[in-house]
Amino acid sequence: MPDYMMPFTRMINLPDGTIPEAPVTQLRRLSDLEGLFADREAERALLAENPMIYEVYEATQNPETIGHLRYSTTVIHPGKVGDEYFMTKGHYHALRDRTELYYGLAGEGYLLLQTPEGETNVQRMTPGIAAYVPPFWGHRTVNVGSENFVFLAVYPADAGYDYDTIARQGFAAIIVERNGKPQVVPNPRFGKRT
Ligand code: M6P
Ligand code: ZN
Repeated sequence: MPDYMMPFTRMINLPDGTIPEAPVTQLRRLSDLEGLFADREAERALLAENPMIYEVYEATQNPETIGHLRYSTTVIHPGKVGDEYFMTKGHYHALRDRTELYYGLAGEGYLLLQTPEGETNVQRMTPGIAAYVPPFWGHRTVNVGSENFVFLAVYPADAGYDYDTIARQGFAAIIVERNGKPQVVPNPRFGKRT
């Protein structure tokens, strides 16, 4: 007989995305993303204030084994470092072929994806949009609006996180404000991280 896990539910508050019973909450301030924004001067200047960039509410601590799912909400605050919008650290899955589903709950954002070879893809996310992260694509989310950008993420519990590759290389593209609008431009620091 399998070792049955008890079914459960979690309340996800709408539209703010908070999960009151979340067993794990991560708060990411600018200092946690140091070195990831393209404009290092602007980043350094803003570090004095060290604003909150995003919060992650992990709905479960399901075992990190094949067959299980985990799910979480992410709340990215509005703001910019220089002209680059607030964003998540971004990661590849440690198990590279693991996938993910994002579902927009509030605000306006971009899902920025790239292959290990540096091919870029961008998907716009608004409430109701379900965006699929296929196997092998690194992924980062970006708040391009003036309110919190909130989304739900569902992923295989054994996917794991590779942040190092992003910390070393960055993303090939960044999302910046140009004439009041988001624009995807090449990252001048791509592959040049120290
Ligand atoms: C989503 C999911 C999480 C991830 C979070 C923040 O909620 O993809 O697994 O942790 O976004 O992104 P990151 O881990 O890149 O900071
Ligand atoms: Zn992921």
